[in-house]
Amino acid sequence: WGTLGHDTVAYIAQNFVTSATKTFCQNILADTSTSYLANVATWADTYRYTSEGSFSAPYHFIDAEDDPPSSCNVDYNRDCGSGGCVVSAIQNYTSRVVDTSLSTTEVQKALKWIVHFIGDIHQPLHDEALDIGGNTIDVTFDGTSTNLHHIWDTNMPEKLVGGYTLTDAKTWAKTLTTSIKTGAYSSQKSSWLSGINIDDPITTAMGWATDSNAYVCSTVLPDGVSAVSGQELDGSYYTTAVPVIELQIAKAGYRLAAWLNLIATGST
Ligand code: DCM
Ligand code: DCM
Ligand code: DCM
Ligand code: ZN
Ligand code: ZN
Repeated sequence: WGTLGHDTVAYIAQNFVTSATKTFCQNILADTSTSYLANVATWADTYRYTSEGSFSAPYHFIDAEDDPPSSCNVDYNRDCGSGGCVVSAIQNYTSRVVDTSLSTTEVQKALKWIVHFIGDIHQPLHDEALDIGGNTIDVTFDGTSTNLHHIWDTNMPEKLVGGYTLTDAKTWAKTLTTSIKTGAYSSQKSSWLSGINIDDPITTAMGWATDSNAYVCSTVLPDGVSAVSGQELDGSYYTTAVPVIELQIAKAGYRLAAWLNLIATGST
């Protein structure tokens, strides 16, 4: 996701963490503001482009070598490369954020990565190898030349919300939080936490990756690459994508809160 997606995931999570988890996170981040998670949600995208942080670039995705649209699946041993992937990164930073032998800076980085990677794992094309997660599938959106990955990260969320400021994210998060609490998602939110296990981060994150990857077959590329390549996707494609984007951002925020609650207090 781009800035809007990551900031929104963080704000949704803020709405579902316990007060003990809030204190745990605010202490690590040395930020008692009302945007303590949103303020760090995109740090990982800046860091991965620095020479110091380039090792972390593969941690933003898992390259599922499946065969959409006929077959969608993720296999940890097949798909998590030797340099690591989003699933191994969630495991690593889940242990590092509570590692008392580490410096304040390293614990801070661990939390910032958790906030970011639980967002990214919910972007369907971050769980797909085909055409580098859609990065080499050229499309246009509202007349702008871009690629399929980028419209899922950025163009479609921003068209839906109308901007990408922290205020836009907070507003979108409020809408999705209401849907989770009392609206369209309230009856399914408990299923979003099924299988969550702080003692098995790999299995837990693989569940999230598998769930997200399924949308590559159903919604991202239902008729294959040729059906979208070179096409303008701001019409019916966008209309079909929007409910999946909303659902995945909502799930990411709700699951991030539950994961942080488990890290900080041992219960969701
Ligand atoms: N991006 C951003 N802020 C940065 C760096 C990159 O919003 N400081 C955006 C550009 C792409 C998206 O992040 O749309 C790519 O991030 P992906 O990391 O989802 O892992
Ligand atoms: N690092 C990491 N995960 C680990 C070990 C290290 O992400 N399990 C990264 C974060 C540190 C950097 O490597 O900033 C250097 O770590 P070290 O000082 O342990 O070599
Ligand atoms: N990306 C991905 N899968 C890959 C490579 C990249 O999901 N195999 C994502 C990370 C960024 C976007 O695509 O969100 C652009 O990546 P980059 O800046 O590395 O080209
Ligand atoms: Zn992306
Ligand atoms: Zn990312």
